Amino acid sequence: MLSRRAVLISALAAAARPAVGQTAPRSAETSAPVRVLRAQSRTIEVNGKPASVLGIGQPDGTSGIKTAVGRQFRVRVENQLDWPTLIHWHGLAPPWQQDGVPGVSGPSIPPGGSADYDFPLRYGGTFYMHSHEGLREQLLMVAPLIIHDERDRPGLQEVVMMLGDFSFTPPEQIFEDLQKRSAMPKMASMTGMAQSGASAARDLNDVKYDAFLANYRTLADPEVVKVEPGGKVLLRIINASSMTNFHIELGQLRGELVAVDGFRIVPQTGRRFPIADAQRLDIRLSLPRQPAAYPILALVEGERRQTGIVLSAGSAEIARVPEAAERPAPPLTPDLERQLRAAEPLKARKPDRVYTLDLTGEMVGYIWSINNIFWNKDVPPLPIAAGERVELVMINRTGMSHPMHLHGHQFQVVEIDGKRFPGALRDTVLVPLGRRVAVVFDANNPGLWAFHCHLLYHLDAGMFRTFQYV
Ligand SMILES: [Cu+2]
Repeated sequence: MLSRRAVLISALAAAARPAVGQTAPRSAETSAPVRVLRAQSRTIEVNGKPASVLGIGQPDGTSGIKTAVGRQFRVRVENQLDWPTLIHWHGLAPPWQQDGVPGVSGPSIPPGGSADYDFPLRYGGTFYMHSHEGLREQLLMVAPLIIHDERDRPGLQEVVMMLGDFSFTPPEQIFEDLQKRSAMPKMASMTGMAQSGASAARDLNDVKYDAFLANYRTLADPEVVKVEPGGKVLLRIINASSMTNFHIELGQLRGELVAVDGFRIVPQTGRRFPIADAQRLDIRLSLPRQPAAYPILALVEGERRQTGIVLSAGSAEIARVPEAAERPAPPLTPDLERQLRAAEPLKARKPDRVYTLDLTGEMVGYIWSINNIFWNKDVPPLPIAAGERVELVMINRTGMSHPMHLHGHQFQVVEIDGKRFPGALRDTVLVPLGRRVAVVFDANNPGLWAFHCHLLYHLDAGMFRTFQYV
């Protein structure tokens, strides 16, 4: 029997690649109905005040999409906003023209316009969708994208928890403030400090948020999800924040981490798991038989603030959970990443090409780059060739951690600080300050692909490159 990965690769090689807006090829599979997603504005309540935000919803109001492996992703995105937009399918491997990065994958959708997407879903898992246009992601232009597969069993209740960070300050103003504030001379040359290893200042959270959200709500009024006493739950946690790393805290429950970024790992049990910006965690819970309420919390690294939802099993009283913990949560470390092992690792193979990518930048002027090159449309793509095994060695020479995301491919984490191991398959890996993290991927989805820090304002400031092959 072919492995799931072999099926994936051969299927990808054979995949048709209709461009956005083009007519889809006719086949039995593509006769599935088109699902409409609307990019639209909406109002939510945050800290007791109305907040004007954006969203990606179906006509019936459902945020995002749940679908199943083996189906076509047949979606029409309708832009109901007054400005251009484009949606990225984070973690999926579509034909590159349908990847949703303005200026890389294709043009934005004009106000009132629409774009059609049509590609096969070759693997399942927990993914999400978000705007890749300007700073719109900060306005909560994010939604879950869940692909069910053979791992979803009857009797396993699915609970999605999508995390976010929120500010009443418009994102353009946040960015301007970051540039102004960091123009102060005290932060001189973070690059030099990190290299020398001397007292590298930690900048864990450079944006001061008004609230942290779980499924668009704060702990003052959290989502309460009914679950069965004695039941089994699959928590699908999505860190859809713009700038924030969290620790997931299961409280009294022990969880079994079964997948990261949608991909199966050798299960790890625990009560606390780190989740960097843009990553996902699938955690299985077995609930005790007695009625009880279980807060599932997300603690902001370096801060006391937290957010979360409550699982309510039976008729138990639900105690209010404070929005601030007693002490700040520590920074994320690579400790768990080192222990993770892919359930289906990539076949061992010598890389055909290795790129060493220094993550560079300075707080002064809020400048972020890769190999000291600030992204703009004239920066040439890094060449790779179809069929190659590519290794990316990322060395963080800045004073901040960077969650690095590759579009259109899964990579496997294979090294942290010089120690090799067959780590997890992922699409986003955290490179903590001063650390060296290497990943490998197979060039099996030709096109022009984005690779960048997923922290929104770092990405916008230039910590972004592209890969290209045919
Ligand atoms: Cu970054």
